[in-house]
Amino acid sequence: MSSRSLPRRVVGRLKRMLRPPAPPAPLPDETDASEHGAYDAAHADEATSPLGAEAEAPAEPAVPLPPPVLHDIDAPPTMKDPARQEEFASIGYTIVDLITPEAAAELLALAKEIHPHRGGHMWESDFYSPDLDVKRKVAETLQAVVQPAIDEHLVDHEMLIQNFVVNWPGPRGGLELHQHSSITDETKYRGAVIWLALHETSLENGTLNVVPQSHRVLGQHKAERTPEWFEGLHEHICDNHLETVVLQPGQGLVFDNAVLHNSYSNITDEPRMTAVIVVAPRDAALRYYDYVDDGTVKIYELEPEFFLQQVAATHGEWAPPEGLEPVGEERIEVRRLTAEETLALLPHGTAGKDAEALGTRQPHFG
Ligand SMILES: O=C(O)CCC(=O)C(=O)O
Repeated sequence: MSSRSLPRRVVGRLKRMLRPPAPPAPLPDETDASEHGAYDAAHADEATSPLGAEAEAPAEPAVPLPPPVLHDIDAPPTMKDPARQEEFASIGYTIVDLITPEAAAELLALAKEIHPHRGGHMWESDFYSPDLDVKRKVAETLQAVVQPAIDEHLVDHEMLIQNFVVNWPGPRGGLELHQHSSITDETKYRGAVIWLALHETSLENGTLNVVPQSHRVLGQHKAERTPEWFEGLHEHICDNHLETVVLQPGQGLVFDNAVLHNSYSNITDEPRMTAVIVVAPRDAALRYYDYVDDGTVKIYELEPEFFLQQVAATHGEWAPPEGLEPVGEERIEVRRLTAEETLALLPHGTAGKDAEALGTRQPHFG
């Protein structure tokens, strides 16, 4: 990973000082049609008027939005080691030798037992399993094996969600670029994800790729079902900002829950299996932010048991928070960045182009 030098940010800042901010550029529509509902709901007149909003209301000059900035992370530390914490807060992730290769091999044996063959998708996770016993076994095993390592390297964190994921060999594998929904009150606590290698990972076997510093773009909670700030920019971000993560068995990538990430197809003969564990500070309540309306988010607090009991009908989504009472509500700004803005804001990464050359890259599915 060569993401630590940040010349593009400096260039971006200089450019912004020399020119007035550009209005948002039109975006190519490469979004997932199933996600349009939320975005269209947030832009009702654009979505419903066949002639567009201008045809009905007197035209008002568009007020250019200020250029996006990277927000500083202002929360108690996640990592015990100050150098790792600095890396985690600034670029969004750090690599740690978490468990022994032997312990990783034992977890791999369990992952293979639970996922003996492909169920139907090229990318699978027991998070979506309807079998509560399976999910409990995975949770209890990962807690027993990994929590001591979490206690050693992270500041008083506990596991909230845990699963094995499998990237099966063959075309159209991997998981497209996404950002997890917030799981804590991020004004006080950051959530993190531990992507734990059970065997060696590489671009060939569809390892994880990340967008350095992307956790600092939004500066507000990311709610489930929100229109994404990178909507329409999946290919552009993969072309310009993606870094790949190569790990040895037992190593974990600890990344901020808000870091944008994906994986591509696995062109080896073996399934790529990984344990993915979501953690948060012990003092933090587990939260569920649900986007319901034009800029409005309902906030729920729940127990980790919710994610064991509830299974989302849609791959890639959380089960809706039905039956829970919101503890609050907040407004968020719905904004999509332009390609020019991400180039000025985020460091350059080569994983998308590298995957393309290797033949593992998948286009955005939408
Ligand atoms: O391991 C992978 O292929 C992707 C994992 C991932 O993106 C996730 O669990 O959110």
